[in-house]
Amino acid sequence: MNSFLDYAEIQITSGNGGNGLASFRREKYIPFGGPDGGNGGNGGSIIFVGNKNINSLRDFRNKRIFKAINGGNGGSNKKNGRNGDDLKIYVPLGTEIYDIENNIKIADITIEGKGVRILEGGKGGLGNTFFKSSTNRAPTKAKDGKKGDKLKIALDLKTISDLSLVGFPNVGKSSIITKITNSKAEVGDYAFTTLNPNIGVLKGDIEDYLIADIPGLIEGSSSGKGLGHKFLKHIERSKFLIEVLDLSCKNLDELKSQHSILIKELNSYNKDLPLRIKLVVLNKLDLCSFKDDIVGFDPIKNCGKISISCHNNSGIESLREMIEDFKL
Ligand SMILES: Nc1nc2c(ncn2[C@@H]2O[C@H](COP(=O)(O)OP(=O)(O)OP(=O)(O)O)[C@@H](O)[C@H]2O)c(=O)[nH]1
Ligand SMILES: [Mg+2]
Repeated sequence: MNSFLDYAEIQITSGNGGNGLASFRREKYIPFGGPDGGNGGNGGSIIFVGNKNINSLRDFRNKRIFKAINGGNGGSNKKNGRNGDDLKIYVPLGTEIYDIENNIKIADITIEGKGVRILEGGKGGLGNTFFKSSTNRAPTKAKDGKKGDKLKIALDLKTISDLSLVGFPNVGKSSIITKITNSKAEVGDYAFTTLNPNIGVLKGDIEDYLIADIPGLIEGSSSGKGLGHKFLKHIERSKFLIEVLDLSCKNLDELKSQHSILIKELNSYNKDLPLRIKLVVLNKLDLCSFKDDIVGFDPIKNCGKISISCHNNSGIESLREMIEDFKL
């Protein structure tokens, strides 16, 4: 079973505050002991923390209910209840959190180790010791703790990357990412080898580039064909896109139509995406039967273009250098 999961709905509840106590000191030789009821402890909060070592929401496939600990009740002898521990929920960087009922985004977890408090625990109630005053030396009043909050939320993972490779299945996207980054993406001689986004790091002299390889798009992805548009959300955060076309097709016309179908699919998801293409990579140069025709093929104005082969490594070094020239 594919263990990747990039969307989950869960319910979270913060802890209730503990109740304050109304009690009076009872000691052998003190007939009228004063109030000694302690305060309730605060309930635990629900905190989401970004963790770079997690890359999927699969932990939420089975566990969907999360509750922080309640605060303890106040005790006699001015003993305050203990505070309930916060519940920390670890999620991949790039996880957006939505309030389902109101359909609003409430958080975007993008920073390693940083916690975002989504639900505050209920405050503990005050014990009767607190209400003692010069006019009321024996208050019987104590307050109950505030209840915690409950919320249904959706977690939506949108991978964080600087660049993404986009193209049809089998054009060599995963081959490219394994050539230019540390990624060990699976490469296969069939469509839809890649079923989840792969991320790799290209270590540049000045900057590191986080590159994403997503499952291939096909004509009709926008109407749900193939793996559909489901994975395009993973390139939404990418600053630049690299379009990958396959030169093992028959002729220049086929290459042109690969390009135009791809642009149409990107456009139907988000009109901004085609504008982010910074480089067109023509892969499988070793299999190309119309090399002379591709010289003048410039599908996007003011956009870089390079022909490469992952099979014999031609152009791979230049591709890496071109990417290193991108200013993030
Ligand atoms: N001859 C040749 N074969 C290549 C080249 N690049 C990739 N291939 C082969 O093409 C096939 C597909 O490569 P992948 O890298 O898995 O393609 P992909 O675009 O990631 O495919 P999906 O994950 O299915 O979308 C594999 O058999 C690769 O070995 C190339 O430059 N030349
Ligand atoms: Mg692949």
